[in-house]
Amino acid sequence: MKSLIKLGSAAISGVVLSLAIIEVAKADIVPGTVSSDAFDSTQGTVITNEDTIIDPINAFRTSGGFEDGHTLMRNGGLGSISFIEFATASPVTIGGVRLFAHNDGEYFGFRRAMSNFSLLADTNSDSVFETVVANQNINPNYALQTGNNAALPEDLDLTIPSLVGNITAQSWRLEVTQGTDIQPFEGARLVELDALPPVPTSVPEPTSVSGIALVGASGAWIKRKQKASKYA
Ligand SMILES: [Ca+2]
Ligand SMILES: [Ca+2]
Ligand SMILES: [Ca+2]
Repeated sequence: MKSLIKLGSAAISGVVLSLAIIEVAKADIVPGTVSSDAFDSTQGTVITNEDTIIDPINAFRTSGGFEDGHTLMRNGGLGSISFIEFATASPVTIGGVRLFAHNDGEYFGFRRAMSNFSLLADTNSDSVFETVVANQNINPNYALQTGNNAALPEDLDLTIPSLVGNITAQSWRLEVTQGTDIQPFEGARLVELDALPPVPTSVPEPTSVSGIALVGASGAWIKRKQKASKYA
């Protein structure tokens, strides 16, 4: 009897342990999201305006809240646009974004999919988001999306380079277009938007000819100085 009880508690703790593992693994269902990027809430990003159903901050954090890390954009019907405006702690320079999303799969008609993603920036802090950083059409059947790096057909993992090269701003606005209309459980699911570091820009090396010219010129200047001091 005693050994049975022991076995029972071991089994229970085993269940608790496996539940804990499932809980940890659940955060941001699409693999690859990070907390170290310039847009992440752990780096100080805050939401300034939004029209989502729930947890807009989850687009910038890898766990917590709805579905342990996901945002549900507004359910406004097919083709409607939902937005999140957000601010980083200080101006950041990015070279593009990596977009993570997850729909409910083919069985549910790709419910909670998006058909376009846009990112805008307010580079001069006048509350007008004048710069289009990304404007990417997306196939609501994510498995058919060109450039999608996700392994599973319901997942989207898309690297989107900036349309304007490296860009610096503190105020940003993302827009998601609703790509499906399988009511009533709709609203595109945004898993994460990670900022990509700026693309290194190459500094042109001085040519050997101009380098020699510079050395020659400074040599002549030193000679003149020496001559002048001789007669001072
Ligand atoms: Ca992140
Ligand atoms: Ca997330
Ligand atoms: Ca502006």
